[in-house]
Amino acid sequence: SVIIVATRNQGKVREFAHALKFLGKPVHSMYDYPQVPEIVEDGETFAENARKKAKTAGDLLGHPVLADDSGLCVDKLNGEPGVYSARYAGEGAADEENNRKLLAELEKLQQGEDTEQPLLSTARFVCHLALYDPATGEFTEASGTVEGWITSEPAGGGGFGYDPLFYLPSYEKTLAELTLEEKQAVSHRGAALRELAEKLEQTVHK
Ligand code: ITT
Repeated sequence: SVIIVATRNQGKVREFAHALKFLGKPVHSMYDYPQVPEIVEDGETFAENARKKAKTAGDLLGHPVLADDSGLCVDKLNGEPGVYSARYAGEGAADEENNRKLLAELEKLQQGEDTEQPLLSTARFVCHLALYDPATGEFTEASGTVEGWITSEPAGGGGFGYDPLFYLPSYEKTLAELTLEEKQAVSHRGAALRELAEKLEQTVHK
């Protein structure tokens, strides 16, 4: 059988394929099932959106489906862009446009301050995972976060999305400067995946 992830985000596909390699099953994404429509993410929370994506795809495909809803919450922006992270600079915006918008918003707040501090605000990435089984109608869910800073000095070519702007003081690097392996060890998605694995193990041994 296969693992199906309800995503069209290539960065997520890469991370799930890497993280789930040990299961020895192919990891499919929505690129493999064009019959599943683009799912409208109108939830107010990561959890709502993740459940909606997993259920829509799972019911259509008649197979268990894993969905990831995630985003960046920036403290100086009162938690924005949050659930709007993928479309911060507008519907269908490219990562670079979203990143430019984020720096512009933070630099606006700095106007008038005579500081050259590159670390603009504390922030966290949040990931909510929902695994839906259409045979039982049940969800298994987990979430994870990673704390860091938004830097005005983007660095690194790895990862995706806001990774070049997300600075980890403990590594003295951005998330985009980490290998897939290193990112998985610290990231919101890695943490959520570990919690999900634990929960699934518990249900198997119940
Ligand atoms: P799917 O719904 O198809 O999975 P999406 O990109 O629309 O793809 P989300 O609605 O969950 O997914 O939006 C997540 C956005 O948050 C993503 O586009 C990035 O901008 C950001 N993001 C999430 N995880 C990230 C990570 O690990 N590194 C960098 N940015 C991340």
